[in-house]
Amino acid sequence: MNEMFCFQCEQTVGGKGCTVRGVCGKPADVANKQDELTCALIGLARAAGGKSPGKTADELMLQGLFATVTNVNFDGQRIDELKKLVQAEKEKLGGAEDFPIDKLWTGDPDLVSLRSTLLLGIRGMAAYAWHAYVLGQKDEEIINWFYKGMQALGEEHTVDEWLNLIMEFGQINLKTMALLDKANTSAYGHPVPVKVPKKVEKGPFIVVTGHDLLDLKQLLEQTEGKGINIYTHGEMLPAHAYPELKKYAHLKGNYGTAWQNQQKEFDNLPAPILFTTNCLMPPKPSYADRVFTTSVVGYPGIQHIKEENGKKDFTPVINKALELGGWSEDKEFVGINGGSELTTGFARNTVLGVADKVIEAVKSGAIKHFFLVGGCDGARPGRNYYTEFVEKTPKDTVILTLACGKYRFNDLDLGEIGGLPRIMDMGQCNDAYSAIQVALALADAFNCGVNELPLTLVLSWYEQKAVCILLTLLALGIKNIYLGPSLPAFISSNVLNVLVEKFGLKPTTTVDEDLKAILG
Ligand code: SF4
Ligand code: SF3
Repeated sequence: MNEMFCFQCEQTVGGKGCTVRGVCGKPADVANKQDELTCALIGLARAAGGKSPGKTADELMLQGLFATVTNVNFDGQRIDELKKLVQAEKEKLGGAEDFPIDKLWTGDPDLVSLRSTLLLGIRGMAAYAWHAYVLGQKDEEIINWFYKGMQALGEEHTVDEWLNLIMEFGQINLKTMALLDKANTSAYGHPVPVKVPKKVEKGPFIVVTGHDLLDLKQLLEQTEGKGINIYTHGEMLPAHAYPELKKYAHLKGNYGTAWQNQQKEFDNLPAPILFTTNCLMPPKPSYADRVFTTSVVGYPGIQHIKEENGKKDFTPVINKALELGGWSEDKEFVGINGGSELTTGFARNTVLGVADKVIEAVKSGAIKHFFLVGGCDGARPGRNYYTEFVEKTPKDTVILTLACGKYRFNDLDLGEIGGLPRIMDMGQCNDAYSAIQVALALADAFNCGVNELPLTLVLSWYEQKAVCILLTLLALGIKNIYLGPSLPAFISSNVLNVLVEKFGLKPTTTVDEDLKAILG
């Protein structure tokens, strides 16, 4: 089949949909296999009666959904294998019809829009649930909701019913992010502020990217004392702030920027790169031999590290690092704006730990406004908006940030207010949970609602984790969120009208106009 349809990410062709090959590099046959897998998962949810039937099905549900997130798995064979396992599990439960593949993205535009919004949110939530799951954290209500949601996707609903399902989903995703926060902080401690160098020291090293902290932890254990240094890339940066990860002396620093620059940054790199999750771009021949995938990530011809008996053996990655040997002398790198180090670790515990100081600064007028400038990065030129936005924020404002979009400005030195840095990195995209907790605590302290706080959310989206976070923010009733750099193709004009009317959702315009509208 040479035709496909996918409109799940921000870089989709013409803001409408990829129909021949994905801009992400996903070929038509893989896109279709991912659709078949999705339809089989709806079948599994039907056979299970809309609730969890047990561990094997749960793992397939989470992994199957996660594998279809943008830039995760391009390996048609692995997608097929997953689908067969899903169908076998479905048969064990007494069988049910898979959802018809030709109906997945077709029908009345508003209903397609609402169904897609729910499905894409569920895909994002599966990624977070999986990260919590591998750390032993599972919640019955959350796992059951995957089946409820997937079963509902296979049914007809009115616009209002879809909207209710989507709001219910937003609440469940909040619980999922809370579960992942609990999983990470109980395994690795609460993040503490830390400065992360951009320098790569001479000798063998490994670059780790993606979101999975357990993979990083296992790699740190297995490389200890071997003369190999570990560098984080992309969404792995916040790992430096966790006490149980930062204690490893060979976790040295951060290499590169956000995902869309990887083909340039990994070109002829004298080190292996381990992808624990998205965002994987098709590896170029100059470095394909040193790319390793693990977990649900996959690419044809790229070496994959499997889990056996709950453990991963990273020996092939370690041997590759030793074989390539790294650089012969220390290399100084800088961030996009020339900064030589990055700061991270301002998760909820740290920020709430200085809540008195923050509240005082707001009361005294030293802090006039908070911005959460967070979300995904991407390749479009329009994303310079976020750098410009941060640069233009007045000196009496504070910028909270999270996810990979921050690489556009996280090396800027914007100074401090009352001992607090003006830019505070709260962590990965899932650490939007931390931002929500801080906002709720501030609202509590000022005895008002979150919408009455001097706080504006300026979000950048690319893939489906951003979709689930946005739906959570809407479900919490958070209004007047700025969203860019372009609106999702899967939001129809009528659905957009609802989001604008009900939630005051605002597409980003120009920095000057938006700042003026926010600050007056
Ligand atoms: Fe296109 Fe994005 Fe889908 Fe890739 S994930 S095929 S770029 S819409
Ligand atoms: Fe980035 Fe892919 Fe979304 Fe976790 S790594 S935020 S885009």
